[in-house]
Amino acid sequence: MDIIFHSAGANPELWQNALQQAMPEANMRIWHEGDTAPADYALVWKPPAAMLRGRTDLKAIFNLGAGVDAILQLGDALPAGVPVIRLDDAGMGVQMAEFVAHAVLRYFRRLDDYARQNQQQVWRFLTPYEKKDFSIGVLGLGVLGNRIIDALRGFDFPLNGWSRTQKSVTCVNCYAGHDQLDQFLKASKVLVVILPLTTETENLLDREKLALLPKGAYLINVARGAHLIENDLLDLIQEGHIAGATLDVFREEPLAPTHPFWQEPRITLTPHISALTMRDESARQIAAKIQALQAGQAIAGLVDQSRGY
Ligand code: NDP
Ligand code: OXD
Repeated sequence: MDIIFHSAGANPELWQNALQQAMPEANMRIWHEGDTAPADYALVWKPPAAMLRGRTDLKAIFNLGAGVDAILQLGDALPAGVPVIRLDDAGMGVQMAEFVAHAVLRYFRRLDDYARQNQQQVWRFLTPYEKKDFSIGVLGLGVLGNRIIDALRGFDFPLNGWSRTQKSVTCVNCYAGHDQLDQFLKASKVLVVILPLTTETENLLDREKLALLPKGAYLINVARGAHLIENDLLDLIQEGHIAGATLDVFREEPLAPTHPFWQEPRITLTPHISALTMRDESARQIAAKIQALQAGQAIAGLVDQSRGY
């Protein structure tokens, strides 16, 4: 079995080893410009169009991440009829749960306020927030959204969730579709974004939508920067409507040194690290899916290219 590999920024040898462990029968080669030799599968993250154009010999393309916005941007360069398969948790769920739970608890327990007091050697009790006033709304109730909710449920926060199709999740007020988005936002003191980036979700969080959040709300974006109109968030923070934001993703990454987010102390920035692709776990997941495909079985994580996720 021949596998071609390209992952922007990754060490291909480490992937080669991980794949060798998970699938000793596979022969993985690093794709180079001009390589049109036959292959059965492609493993990719942000691949160049030339790698996949016309490659109808492939049985499937495995995306080495959960989000498929970058690969779907290739449009016509994606070989027609070849399934695209994304990572399905593969160790990212627990990382997302840690990252978001940490940010939520930091806000709820006023740890940023105490950190500011520490700097001035101030010993002062701050009135705690009440849980009933600290509802958390999770935009996106898929694989990762559910892992986040599972973590937050253990802390007894009131929980809201929003998805495209109606869901039923234990202890969560579920909202669905654009008709229910405003209602969901009005009910959510902390907004967690874990949506795929599609034509429907791009620029979703503009001034009008963010202003629906209750005064003093917090935003945690761990999905994609293009969900958010960045200047609208800054304005609402500076006007005092939004109390703070934790942002892991940005319209342009790396974030430019001149970006005004760096100067806003109420924004916590991280460089797209909320959930990293775990090499060994991902290689094992892909190996299992290849085996299932070879046996003609159904697999999870098949991307609906017309829907965009
Ligand atoms: P899933 O496909 O499992 O879940 C997507 C969820 O979003 C589903 O609940 C889906 O609704 C909902 N959704 C999609 N479109 C809409 C819409 N138009 N309106 C309302 N809801 C919508 O994805 P994952 O949970 O695995 O991943 C989510 C995203 O997280 C990825 O696409 C990626 O962008 C981001 N990510 C970021 C990482 C980081 O390090 N920052 C790491 C990994 C992922 P429905 O259930 O009805 O289909
Ligand atoms: C992903 C990511 O989508 O790392 O997996 O952003």
